[in-house]
Amino acid sequence: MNPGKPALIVVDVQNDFCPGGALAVPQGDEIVPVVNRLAERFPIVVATQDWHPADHVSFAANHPGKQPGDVIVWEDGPQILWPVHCVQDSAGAAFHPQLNAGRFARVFRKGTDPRIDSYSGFFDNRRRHATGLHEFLRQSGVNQVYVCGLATDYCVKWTVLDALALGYRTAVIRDACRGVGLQPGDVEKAFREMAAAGAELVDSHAVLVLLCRP
Ligand code: VGL
Ligand code: ZN
Repeated sequence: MNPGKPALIVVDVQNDFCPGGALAVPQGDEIVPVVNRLAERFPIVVATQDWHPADHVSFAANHPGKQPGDVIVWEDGPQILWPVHCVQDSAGAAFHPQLNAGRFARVFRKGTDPRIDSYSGFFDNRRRHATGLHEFLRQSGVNQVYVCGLATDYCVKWTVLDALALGYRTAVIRDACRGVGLQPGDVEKAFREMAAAGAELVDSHAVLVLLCRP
């Protein structure tokens, strides 16, 4: 069997998703040293960056009378409303200062269209627009991806599900992810959904051992 070439996909490790940020994921910053250790060992590392214009549809502030956490119907589908976060060029949209972004071969920005949200690193939520991540991985000869980052129950999950749909052998590195958990149990449910779709659930220690083998 061809073992293939693995890539690490680092999802949205940005200030606004870390404690003190606008859409803080509990303990989101704890993954940074883990992600850095992983990034040192992978032959290819790419990152995604949530990168919204100020008038983005996902911001509760852009819908009079709505609060973060409310769900609206938008172009026939549900849209969860969030606090204003990851506004293009803001400090909140920057990568966590301790994240070793120097390892990233490419950064794929998403959520840039004001009229549509984009959880997956591959496509927007209606799959109308590709970010270029798939094309880049294909051109780089990657056939297996390891996904980590923020948030487990949104952007990590949708990136993993799209990677599987695109035919990548896909693993999610549990201890290198943290979730939002709007509802209790959401984070565990997200891991179960990823596993049910065919993702392998792994731990960073096992991945590092595997990558050390000649
Ligand atoms: C995310 C909610 C809104 C994420 C991004 O990175 O998981 N979640 N925008
Ligand atoms: Zn967002």
